[in-house]
Amino acid sequence: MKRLFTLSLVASAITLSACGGGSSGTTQAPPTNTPAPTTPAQPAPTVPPPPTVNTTDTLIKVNQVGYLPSANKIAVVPDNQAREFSVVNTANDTVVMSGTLSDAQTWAEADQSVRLADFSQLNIEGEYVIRVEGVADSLPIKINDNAYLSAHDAALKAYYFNRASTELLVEHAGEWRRPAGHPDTNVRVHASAASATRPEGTVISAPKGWYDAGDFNKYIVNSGISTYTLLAAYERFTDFYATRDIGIPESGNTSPDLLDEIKWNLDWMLAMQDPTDGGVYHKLTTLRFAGTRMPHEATAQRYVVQKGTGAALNFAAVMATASRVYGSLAGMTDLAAQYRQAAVLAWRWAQDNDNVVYRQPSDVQTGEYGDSRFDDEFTWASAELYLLTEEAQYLTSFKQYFAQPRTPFWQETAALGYMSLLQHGETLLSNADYTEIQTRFTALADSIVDQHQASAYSVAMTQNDFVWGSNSVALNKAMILLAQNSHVSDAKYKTAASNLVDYILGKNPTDYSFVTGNGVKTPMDPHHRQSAADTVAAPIPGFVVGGPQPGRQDNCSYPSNLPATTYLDDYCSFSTNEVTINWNAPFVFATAALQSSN
Ligand code: G3I
Ligand code: 9MR
Repeated sequence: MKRLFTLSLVASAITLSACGGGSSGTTQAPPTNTPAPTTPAQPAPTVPPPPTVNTTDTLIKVNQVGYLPSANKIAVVPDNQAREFSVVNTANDTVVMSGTLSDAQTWAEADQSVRLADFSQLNIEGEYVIRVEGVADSLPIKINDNAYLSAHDAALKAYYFNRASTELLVEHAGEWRRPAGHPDTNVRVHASAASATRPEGTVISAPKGWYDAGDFNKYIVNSGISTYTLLAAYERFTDFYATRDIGIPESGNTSPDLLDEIKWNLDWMLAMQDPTDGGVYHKLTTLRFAGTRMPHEATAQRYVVQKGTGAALNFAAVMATASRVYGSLAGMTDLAAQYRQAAVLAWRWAQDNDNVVYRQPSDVQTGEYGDSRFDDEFTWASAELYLLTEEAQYLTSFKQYFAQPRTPFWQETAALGYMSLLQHGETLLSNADYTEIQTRFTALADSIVDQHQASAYSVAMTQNDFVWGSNSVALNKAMILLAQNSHVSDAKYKTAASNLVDYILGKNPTDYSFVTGNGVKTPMDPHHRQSAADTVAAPIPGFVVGGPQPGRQDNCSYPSNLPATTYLDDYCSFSTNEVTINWNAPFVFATAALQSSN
């Protein structure tokens, strides 16, 4: 346990918490060949929920990292007798602005009655606090032209820290340097993935890629959406990325660091395709989760497991996107052709096998990433393949499936295809088709704006959004809004998006900035094996933790059972405090968007 400090009543309660089941960071983890005791995806029915705790506390909630000068700027103030607020420059303790608080509203998700302090008109760089009578001053607020830059870079660098199959050298990783883990050159074909040309036990090589999360396994669908999101960030903010130097081994070569980092994962993904038939393995994994140890100490046998329709289509979409992106760079023609061929082969496999649902084999207990509906994956893959090849068959498929866009996540991918078509498809599609895509996407973005405007907390998060990885729901909504904003410039999209990012960075009822190492009060004990097993007190910086949700799938003891406050900064809490590549990606996208449109 490496918690260094606590700041609020909520955090004090957390300090006393312990795991009710499973293993915790403080106990010795079982060896990797010991069966995991629980089925992690299920709620824990045997543990009765604690009584609802009123978590209304006395802190003003602000973005702890920074606000752009032009941004909509809101602080959330606990309701008391006060009706006014002032903003004080901390350099000289002078009031630079005062204003009236909004009417009080209750945010049911956190059971808090709050008022909003809108200090958007303050657009001068500096450090300030919000002052309201009867309440402690807010944490320092920084208004800065580069407000998101270091958090963005840290979140991108986090992918480097999760690289498999390589040593992290001190010049890139600092105190988090570590030996290479998981060469993945001796991966066995699991019984569920056996084929005539690759029978069970066949050894294949599939090195590199990113560890999915706090665990060391590599899952196609989750790695795919993460990779697409980063590619989309590159495509939309190309100029911004031309100069970013995040200090990875490839920094200083001729291609942008973002594309170098993405290629690390694409290299692995390519090896997950069976060259004989084009099918794609669902995951590369140990049979059980490793204990709390460093990558090089987690040496259990790894397997590729079952091919499936979801993996093939996700892979096809990402490879087609990668071919488009890398094909636009000098000297990358061969690589782009390889990605294109891989995409086409995977698509063909999916057409011949259009409903192969991933079924977790009985001897495999790691992440499932299951899905049983593929219309959204067909929609996404056909969109990317159409943009790449301009062949009519893909447009036909797209129109056949044409799933509605929803806030994306690993199981729900249609909106990603819409994003690509909106950016690149205007000349290729008929007016009617393009307009329909735009209309549907606008409806999605507008529904998120409506949630923002109706929210007591000025954040587009509703009760159903507090699921495992709720922070990524917020960030994927921000991505949708910011993509929309680049096609239909309207302040309402950026306002709703930046408030979602503010929420992640501290303007939320837990008072945490949910990005490790970025903010005043940040997660110190995330469910991240490297961060827990190394000898460094602070966790690896730049990781977005999962965020509050009331499922308690890990049996830890939480201070609340409300959707927006069931959060625990403890290694025990893989249901709220794990880190994952698909949660970082929309944070990278959103901060790149906001920073580069500044
Ligand atoms: O599919 C059902 C849906 O039908 C139902 O309406 C809905 C109601 O809540 O639940 C849906 O299932 C949820 C599923 O995600 C898909 O949304 C489960 O309740 C929920 O527990 C599940 O959470 C996933 C979790 O793994 C458990 O499987 C998270 O999204 C996913 O991010 C997380 O991923 C793990 C990997 O397995 C292993 N590596 C770490 C990673 C992050 O924790
Ligand atoms: O560490 C695992 C984490 O990456 C997963 O998201 C989570 C749910 O699948 O499971 C974690 O592993 C736990 C296992 O499921 C049960 N025993 C405790 C493990 C964590 O220490």
